[in-house]
Amino acid sequence: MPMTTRSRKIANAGKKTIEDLAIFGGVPTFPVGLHVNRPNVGDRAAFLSHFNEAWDRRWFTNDGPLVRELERQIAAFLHVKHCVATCNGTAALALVVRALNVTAEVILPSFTFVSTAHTLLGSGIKPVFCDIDRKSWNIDCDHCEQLVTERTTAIVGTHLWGRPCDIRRLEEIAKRKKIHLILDAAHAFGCSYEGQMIGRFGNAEVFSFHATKVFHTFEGGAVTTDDDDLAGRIKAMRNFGFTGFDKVEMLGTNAKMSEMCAAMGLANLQSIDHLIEQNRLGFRVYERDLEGTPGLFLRRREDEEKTNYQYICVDVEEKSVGLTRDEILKALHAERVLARRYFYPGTHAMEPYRSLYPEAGRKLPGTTEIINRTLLLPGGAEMSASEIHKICDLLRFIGANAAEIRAALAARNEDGLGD
Ligand code: T4K
Repeated sequence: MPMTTRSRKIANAGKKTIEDLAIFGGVPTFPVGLHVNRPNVGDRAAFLSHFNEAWDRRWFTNDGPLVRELERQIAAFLHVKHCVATCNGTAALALVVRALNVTAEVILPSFTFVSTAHTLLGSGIKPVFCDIDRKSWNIDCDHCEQLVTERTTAIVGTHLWGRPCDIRRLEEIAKRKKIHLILDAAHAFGCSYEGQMIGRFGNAEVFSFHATKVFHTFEGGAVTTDDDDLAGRIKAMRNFGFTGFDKVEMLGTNAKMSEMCAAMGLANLQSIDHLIEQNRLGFRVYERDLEGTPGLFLRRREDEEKTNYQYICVDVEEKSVGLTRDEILKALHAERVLARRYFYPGTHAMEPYRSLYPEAGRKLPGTTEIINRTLLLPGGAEMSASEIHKICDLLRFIGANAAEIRAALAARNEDGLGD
């Protein structure tokens, strides 16, 4: 099944003995590295045509016509009243935090990208790390509720790998405790919850349009909300607080999206259905190929909801595979399959959080367990079916020879990646 016109030669079709593995001196399966999240691209001509418009009109940033058009199209796609485009997702969250006057303490999962905690701490707010639910891998609502104190002003939930949080429960907690709910939808563009597009829940949702996301603008992001007043403030804050010529009405910053980024966004949005369909085809190949492989469980999607199939996330159960996630990762890297262990070791275990809150990990047993089992495999619309077959063949080969591989690694005194 050719899913892409791009061809990449497969250097070594099969492995017969463990000596054929690149980690033990064999020829790597791929001649060049296969990245997780190689950027999706829409139509090059559409991008250039939009960019040429900006070039001709000499209007490159500051709420330009391409940014406005992109915001309009995204709001329509997500069925939300307002989309305010920004220079990245981190800036988008910082604007929401400021516009909602979030202070003191905020609850967030540790199992997410470090940018969320950085944004909070950088705004003088204490990040309070919440555990994840072992089934969904999203914020554990019971634990979240226990963490609410009189100092808590908001919850930031992440729709990890595009799987929505338990939004109803989080909304209910936020309402009862009179705190804000902000949702990090960086992974969830094109996903739905109870039949409605992600983007209109909580006080606001925040997207990242980084190059590695299913929909991207090179670098970029957005705040989406149905709240007119909040959207107005965020729009002003994104542009230094200006509400008119010579009129600054609040503390602002520079978080604007450029016209070049918006041109890429318009081109990619035009292709979004195709890109998600390519992702879906790739996901199905992984699903079929990994079916029944002991100890390797592809994280599935709720079939009744829309999803973007962007992340190929595998849960590695060591006792069934006979190897740790890190041992497998090491073997894959040698084959030039550049899998990742996002978001290892968890935000709470990264600096400055590890030093500031050394006890935090004790309250995060689910996070600690899952973070050592997660393996993100190369995915995205650019992957071909034959590349995916090769990766899955490799994984099955590694699994079938786990005991021998472990013994050979031990003989070399290597047990995974080490840190
Ligand atoms: N919330 C969540 C849940 C997020 O995941 C993120 C960002 C944010 C908030 C914040 O949004 P932004 O402020 O970033 O808009 C990457 C991205 O930089 C980051 O945007 C993303 N999450 C995070 C999950 O991944 P790294 O350090 O892993 O990037 P890097 O350079 O290792 O690239 C990732 C993979 O993509 C590699 O396999 C290489 C490949 N790649 C990357 C780029 C940039 C390409 O093939 N081509 C490229 O152009 O952080």
